[in-house]
Amino acid sequence: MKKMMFASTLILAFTASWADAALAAMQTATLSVPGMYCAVCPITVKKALEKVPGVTKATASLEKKEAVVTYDDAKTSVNKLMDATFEAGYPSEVKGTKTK
Ligand SMILES: [Cu+2]
Repeated sequence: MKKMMFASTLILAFTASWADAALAAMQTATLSVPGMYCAVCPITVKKALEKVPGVTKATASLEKKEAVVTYDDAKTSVNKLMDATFEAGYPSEVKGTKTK
């Protein structure tokens, strides 16, 4: 019985990842991060964003006080990106998103 449950879990996981891949759309979000004030801040923000599963690329600019994030919208969302910067100590707001 346990074996069967394990097998069906595997099938479910496989099906879910296949569906994600089929529906995945890469998005780019621009976040306003007003709390960055020195050269280390954008590095911290970038690292926090890159740790979010589904994020493929993140850049952060101290001059613009902005972060630009490329992510798979089947795996993450702008809310999760904002949570990640918040948890790193930098509350952020979405300026805009765009589908690649
Ligand atoms: Cu700093």
